[in-house]
Amino acid sequence: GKIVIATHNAGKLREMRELLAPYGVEAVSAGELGLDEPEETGSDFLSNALIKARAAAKATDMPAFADDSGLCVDALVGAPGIFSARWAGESKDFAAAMARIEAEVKNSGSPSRRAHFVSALAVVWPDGEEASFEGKVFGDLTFPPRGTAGFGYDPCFTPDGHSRTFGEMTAEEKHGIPADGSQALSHRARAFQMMAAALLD
Ligand code: ITT
Repeated sequence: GKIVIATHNAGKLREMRELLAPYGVEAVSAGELGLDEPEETGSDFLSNALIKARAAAKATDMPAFADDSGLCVDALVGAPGIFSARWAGESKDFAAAMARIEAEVKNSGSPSRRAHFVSALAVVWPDGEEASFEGKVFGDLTFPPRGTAGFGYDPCFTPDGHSRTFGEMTAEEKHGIPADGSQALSHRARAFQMMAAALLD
């Protein structure tokens, strides 16, 4: 059947469509449908993902997928975290948001450059059934940011075990699902793998 992806973020939508492609699920986005964006009033990723998925399921009567995600920086005690989109402002200026992270980390006096991405993936059915999954990937901040692939904070994050930033990786490297069943790399692909194992396989 048809599902709705409860996002207005083009980068996220592209990744979620690529992840869903092998399952033959037809997906339309909240942005494409012109749905209102609910206020993200939750205090964690999971609550905000559920808020978005519930709103989209209710508005469309279709099963809804939502991702709430962000970059958590150790030296900033987890910021920007759930405020990752808001740090880029109305103009979605991620160069400025990355520069702010660099400056605040420097000012914190902490020697740590550790950070992780989180993706909370919520699925809500029109009958009210709900499921949720959380994926994470740990790594180091990289300044100056490098690469033009991906979206958002990808150019300033190098996942553990790699020497290139997410911004320097292909879509396949960042969020491809390994055919041998091993763990994917990105937070979003990891949450998706858990969801697929529980609901799709
Ligand atoms: P929707 O709520 O409409 O889905 P949004 O951009 O507001 O879109 P979030 O509230 O979940 O989404 O904010 C997540 C932000 O975290 C997003 O804007 C990116 O800047 C960043 N982010 C999340 N996943 C990322 C990834 O894989 N690579 C780089 N940045 C990412």
